[in-house]
Amino acid sequence: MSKRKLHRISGELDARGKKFGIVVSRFNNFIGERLLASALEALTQLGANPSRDVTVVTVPGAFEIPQAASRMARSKKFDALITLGCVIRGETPHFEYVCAACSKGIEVAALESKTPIAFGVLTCNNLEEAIQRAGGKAGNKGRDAALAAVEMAGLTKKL
Ligand code: INI
Repeated sequence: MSKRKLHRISGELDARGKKFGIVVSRFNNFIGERLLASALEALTQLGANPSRDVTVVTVPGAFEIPQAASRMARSKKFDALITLGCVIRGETPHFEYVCAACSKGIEVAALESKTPIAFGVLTCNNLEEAIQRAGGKAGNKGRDAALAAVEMAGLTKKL
């Protein structure tokens, strides 16, 4: 190992002075609202003031999340975005199409706009899995997405 010091860069978990946008889908609304509450709580804990620093946009379903997120990301009004929603597998292949369009669309929106976008959309086999990830045994993925957004907002400023 070389003795030279590595140049390492990372983002801090500090939301002060930053603006965040949240896109949350209404489909499976009671899960989405739990994800949203946890994301807002995390942003507040990290120093954001939701009424001043956070804009929450609601869309019909997960399929529409990238459409709103892409516009918000390109507006350059936000240091980072958080996407929240819940897709639950049904009897038809619909689930795969919604999940693929949602995840790929969010990725493309982030890469094209250069605005970080955190992925807090649950893709579950059943309702129980969703409940466990929205404040149950598996934590709350809304909180996890908010932490990722704050970290990436800080990191992006440094890169
Ligand atoms: N949208 C979701 O967010 N979650 C789902 O589980 C879901 N299912 O199961 O169908 C879902 N479908 C709606 C879709 O996202 C669009 O809103 C709809 O197709 C209109 O474009």
